[in-house]
Amino acid sequence: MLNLVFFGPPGGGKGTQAAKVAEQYNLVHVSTGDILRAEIKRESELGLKIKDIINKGELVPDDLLIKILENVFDSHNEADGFIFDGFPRTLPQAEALDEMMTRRSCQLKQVLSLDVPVEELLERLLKRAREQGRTDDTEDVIKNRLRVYHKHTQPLVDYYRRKGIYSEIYGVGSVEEIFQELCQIIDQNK
Ligand code: B4P
Repeated sequence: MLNLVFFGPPGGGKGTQAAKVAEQYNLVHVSTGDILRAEIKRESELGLKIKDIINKGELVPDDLLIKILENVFDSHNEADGFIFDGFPRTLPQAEALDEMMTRRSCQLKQVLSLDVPVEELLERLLKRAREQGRTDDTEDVIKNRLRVYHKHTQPLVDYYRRKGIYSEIYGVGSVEEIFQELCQIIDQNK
């Protein structure tokens, strides 16, 4: 089973690359951002609870995310593997993912991180705001998402470095170039 985490700041290209890599290696693409946005759109109980959190650029509570992930994981028993895109974002989430893997007697193979300068992140997300109108892509909220990323998510780099499964690539360039580089790393380590 090939289980990968896509890691990096908001706007780094996780979602873009995770979709391509999932198709290439026949993996289940689990984007927690997409799952949460779908709940908001459905106006489900969960959606109503998390709407304001996402629109402020804060993180949805760990217990909710972990429950969602467990459900997705358990509903794909036959999968060749998973790409976790946007999860984990905190240490408790990373530990919960490890437990999920252990329970299923599998392991996380690689954590692939996209490193992109802040100016480029801002530019990409403001462009997406103009094109897609995502409510958390305003300049103030993007800046908060970046602060939240540095405080809560970036510390996971050390967590995964210590496990020896962390790789970082420079995420500026064409989508295709970055995709090819990611595939090379995946093929070398799978
Ligand atoms: P996400 O949906 O994960 O949002 P994101 O970090 O902005 O990444 P996304 O995948 O959408 O963007 P990408 O970098 O691919 O999360 C949204 C919110 O949900 C979070 O702020 C949080 O509130 C909540 N949430 C999600 N997961 C959570 C968790 N685990 N715990 C708690 N809360 C959670 O791409 C950005 C843009 O760049 C796109 O427009 C794309 O077209 C463009 N782009 C990509 N690659 C490019 C390239 N090479 N060159 C130029 N542009 C590029």
